[in-house]
Amino acid sequence: MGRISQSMMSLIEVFNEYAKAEGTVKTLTKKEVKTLFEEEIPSYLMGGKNQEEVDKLIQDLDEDGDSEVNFSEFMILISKLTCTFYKML
Ligand SMILES: [Ca+2]
Repeated sequence: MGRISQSMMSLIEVFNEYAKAEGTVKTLTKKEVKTLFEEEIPSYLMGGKNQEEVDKLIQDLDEDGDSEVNFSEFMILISKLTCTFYKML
């Protein structure tokens, strides 16, 4: 498998793994997003991001207004974060 295909599969796996922790398995609650951030992108939280900022981020991401993050919204977040990381290199 190509590296990008592997990365895509990996993102899907991570999303599914955390999304099934509570509530519906198709979306991430705020708590699930926080756990995912803490475990999978700790450098993001180390930059001084607290729960309030995570809440704000989810609110901004939540295009359909259901207070949870679906896969499309999650991918927008990952895309933005990846661009941020790229600029930091
Ligand atoms: Ca969930």
